[in-house]
Amino acid sequence: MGRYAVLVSGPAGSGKSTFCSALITHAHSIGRSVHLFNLDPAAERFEYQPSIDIKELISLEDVMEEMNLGPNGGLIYCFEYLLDNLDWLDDELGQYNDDYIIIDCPGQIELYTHFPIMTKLTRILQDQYNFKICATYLLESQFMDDKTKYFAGVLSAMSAMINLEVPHLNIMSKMDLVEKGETAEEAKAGRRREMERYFDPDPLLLVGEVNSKTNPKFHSLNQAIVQLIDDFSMVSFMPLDVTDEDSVGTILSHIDNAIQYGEDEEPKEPKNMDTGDFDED
Ligand SMILES: Nc1nc2c(ncn2[C@@H]2O[C@H](COP(=O)(O)OP(=O)(O)O)[C@@H](O)[C@H]2O)c(=O)[nH]1
Ligand SMILES: [Mg+2]
Repeated sequence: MGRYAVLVSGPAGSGKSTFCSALITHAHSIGRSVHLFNLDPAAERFEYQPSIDIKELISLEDVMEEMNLGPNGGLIYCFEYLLDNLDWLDDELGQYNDDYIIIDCPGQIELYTHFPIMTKLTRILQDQYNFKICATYLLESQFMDDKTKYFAGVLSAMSAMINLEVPHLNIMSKMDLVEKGETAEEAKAGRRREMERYFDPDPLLLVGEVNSKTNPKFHSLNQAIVQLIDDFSMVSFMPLDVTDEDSVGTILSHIDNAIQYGEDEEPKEPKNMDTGDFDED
């Protein structure tokens, strides 16, 4: 089958662990085998027991206590320790030679954007272990209520995408919150349409709204930022509502496509070209 991995990244609280559970529940319900790899040394509890857990190697709590470090420095220490102890990873991954692994990542975005840590780890998984990898980056739907926050989120998603250099899917999470409280169907449809502007954003259109709320001395900076986002023209989001299995299924099929899951299996040759009977093996 090959080896496949989905990196679930994004800021703290964006819904990564919840999305991992929803993906696993959905995959199991359609008869697929997937495993959870917890890569967050500060994770506290899981809905699914991880098959691989960085906390068995090192935990943030221990590092902070023993090394007298704060949470951010401690996290960097944990990942440097992991990169210095790759035999642990080798042993753990050795048990999953032909599998689909969902990797729940920590929420400190500097691990993707400032330090090459996640990039190094992604390269190792790709080059040494032959994983086909898709990175997902979650931003929560509340980001759309504040356009400056939205642009900051888009920049962090873009930075992760550029640094990781693997197929990448941006996800707008917690869409169930957007539609909640709207009783009339029409109001719901209207709100949804309003949201769609953010899924496939035209930053040059949105900048006017940002400028109307910011001090004029920042207008040219705003313009430069949206121009940068527009130049890359690669930032779009898929909506995720974890309470809706179809929504989770749609995202899984996009991930599958991005890593060509299932395309390795050879199509069976008909044994007899006239009857179209298939060889059983
Ligand atoms: N309503 C709603 N809440 C969510 C959703 N995903 C996560 N949450 C809540 O947001 C908080 C953070 O979620 P978590 O999955 O732990 O985020 P992580 O830090 O990115 O792993 C928790 O309180 C979750 O219950 C979602 O899709 N909808
Ligand atoms: Mg989490």
